[in-house]
Amino acid sequence: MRYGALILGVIVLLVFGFMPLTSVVIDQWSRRDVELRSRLLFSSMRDQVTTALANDDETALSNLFNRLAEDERLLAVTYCDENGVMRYPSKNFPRNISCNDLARSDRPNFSTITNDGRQIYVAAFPLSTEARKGHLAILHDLSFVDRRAREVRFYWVLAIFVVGIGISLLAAAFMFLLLRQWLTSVRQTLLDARKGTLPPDGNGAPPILGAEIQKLVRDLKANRQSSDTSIQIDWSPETLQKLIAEELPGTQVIAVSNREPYIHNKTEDGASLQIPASGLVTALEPVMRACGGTWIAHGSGTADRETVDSDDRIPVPPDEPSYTLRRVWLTEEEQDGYYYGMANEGLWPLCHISFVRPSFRESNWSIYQQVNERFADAVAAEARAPDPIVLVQDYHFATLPAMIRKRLPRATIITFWHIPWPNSETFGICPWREEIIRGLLGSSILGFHTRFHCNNFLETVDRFIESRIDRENASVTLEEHESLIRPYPISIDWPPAAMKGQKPVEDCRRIVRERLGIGQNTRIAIGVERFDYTKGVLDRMHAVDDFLTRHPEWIGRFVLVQVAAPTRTKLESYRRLQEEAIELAGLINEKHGDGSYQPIMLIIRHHEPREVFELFRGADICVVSSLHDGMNLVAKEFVAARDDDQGVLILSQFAGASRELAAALLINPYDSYGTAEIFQQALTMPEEQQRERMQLMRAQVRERNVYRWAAQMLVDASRLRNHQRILDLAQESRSGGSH
Ligand code: GDG
Repeated sequence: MRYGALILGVIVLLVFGFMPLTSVVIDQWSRRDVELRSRLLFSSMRDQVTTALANDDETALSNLFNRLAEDERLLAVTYCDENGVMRYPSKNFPRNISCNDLARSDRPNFSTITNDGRQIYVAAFPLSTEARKGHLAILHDLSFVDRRAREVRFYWVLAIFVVGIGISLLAAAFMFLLLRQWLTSVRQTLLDARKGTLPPDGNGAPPILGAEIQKLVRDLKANRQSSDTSIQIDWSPETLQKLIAEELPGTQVIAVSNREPYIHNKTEDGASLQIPASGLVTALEPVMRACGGTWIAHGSGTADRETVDSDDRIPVPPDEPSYTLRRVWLTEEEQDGYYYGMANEGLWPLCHISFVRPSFRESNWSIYQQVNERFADAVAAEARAPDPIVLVQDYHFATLPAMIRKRLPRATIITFWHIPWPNSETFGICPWREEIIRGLLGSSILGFHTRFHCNNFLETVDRFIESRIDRENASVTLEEHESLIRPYPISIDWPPAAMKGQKPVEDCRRIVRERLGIGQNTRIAIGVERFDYTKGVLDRMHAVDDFLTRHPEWIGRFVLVQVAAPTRTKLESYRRLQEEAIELAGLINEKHGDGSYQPIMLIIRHHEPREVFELFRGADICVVSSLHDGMNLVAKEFVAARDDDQGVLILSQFAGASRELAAALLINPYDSYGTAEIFQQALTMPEEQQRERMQLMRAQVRERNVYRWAAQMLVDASRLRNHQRILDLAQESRSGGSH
């Protein structure tokens, strides 16, 4: 469009720039033409006129002049004698012109006079006989010059337009072909880059653009670390499936986690199905639906054994099976040592800076390793080929990657650490720090939520074991095996499954308030979590206390609804947290509430995902006040739930999610005064500002959804496998050559 207007502009400029010039040229050219004609005419009739003049033959002269004047362009012919008297003028000689108006001299004279608004060209030739002296005057009407100029102008404009448009079309066609060729090479280059088979110098590009392609290739190479999924793609189950089909055809995907995605529990009527409250399950489940394959996890439900087949497998999701859940059974002693002891009393507090002292017991460590071995056996048993992709999840399996590598050396092992990785000093207090690091370095790729955690890990490796660290490529090589250390910010399904069938926000607001017995005009801040001390539940209650103390006008008009799913209740620290939370809520309710109004509503039970989303939609504010959190998916779920673009997210700056959701109101949960003021800001935020912030965050979560998270890892895995294939081929050809 812009180029069309430009071309039109140039044409118009050409037309009007050259127009005056054409008029001048035509004018001069026509006058020369008329002068020549006059001279020719004069020489052809000079003798005839001289003879007639000598004979004083008036009739002959009049006839001659009249005949000549019949010519289309010739206006009139006459003779002026030496006294300036006009003789024998042709018939149509203009009456108001006399000989005195005509310039005469001893030599032929050419001039223009204006008569009745028209221009007349006068050619006066001296012509004398013995008896007479005088001038023959030939008059031409010059109005044909204007006509001619107009015609020339018309054809000039036409020619410029036709030629201009013709050239433009040709140029456009040429550019289109060139661009198509260029785009083809760019696309090829990007595909090569994605597959990790970048040509070294962009060869094959059109020569004219080769240098540009080379530059692009160089840029792409430089950006390889930041993963190719930054290329704009709308990630969804379909695009993820397409990626797997194209990049990893026929590859088996095996996921391993402690928590299973579907738990069967015994009830009076048989068995009930539960989806556990777990960020890991929230994220990985939609990915496994898309990938298919097998998910190996601890069978923790009371009816789990009754629902599997003889190989401990069950197709899930139950209503629309798309992958296999393989359950691993753990004794109570194993659960105590591996899950409660080492993982949750040791590694969990170690990695979260939340001031709960980690405890490390030798017996737990030993059971932890034994259980990891059992899962490694399960992976080997489930593998249909020597080189599956194994997705190892979380801190329950720090030693599993190296164990899998022993059993399946050709497997691509992607380990994802869902919780933070602390600095080396903090990690250094773990008695088995070296074993844990070595175990993790059995992975092909080790992922964290943020680059900050990656750097902490590299620093820890540097400090405690002997290995080669390539900081530019962010990788660690230990005993000839290289592990890539990468940030993959986890996310949620978009739109989340729990949004299906949700009522409009207005209805949710009403239903939630009715169900909880809260006044329709009361503002609600919602908190949803597993009941874990890292989530800062007590801290947000203190902030509510501070808020109502400093802003008493909100008493009776504001409630914190805190939903907390019981978790790890076997551990003293978790039981104590629950007791403390119940006690603190009671104290604050007593201080600011009355019989009918309670500012903190603590609901300790597991909720179904649909209920959780209904609460998000019914609330005005969501509070995430983690003291330390790898990512925090509750924050992203609240954003996904608010398709009305309203609601305020208050988010801890110590949650990984705060790196992405910068439009939230960020808090330091340790600062209860500051958090209280943020409550005030959230409750008084104008709708327009809420909308702007929410739209920004929704765009972010929609684009950087969990399929993108999985795609980033799988793209990197595919690149590694291609690389390995090339090395294997080189090895084969070398050993073939030596035979
Ligand atoms: C770890 C990391 C990281 C909560 N209550 C109920 C319930 N939930 C759901 C939430 C959310 C999930 O549990 C919690 O996810 P988070 O990410 O907030 O926290 P963690 O469980 O600690 O997850 C964390 C995550 O792994 C992923 O890598 O983000 O940093 O600590 O989906 O909605 N779900 C149900 N009932 C409840 O009562 N069904």
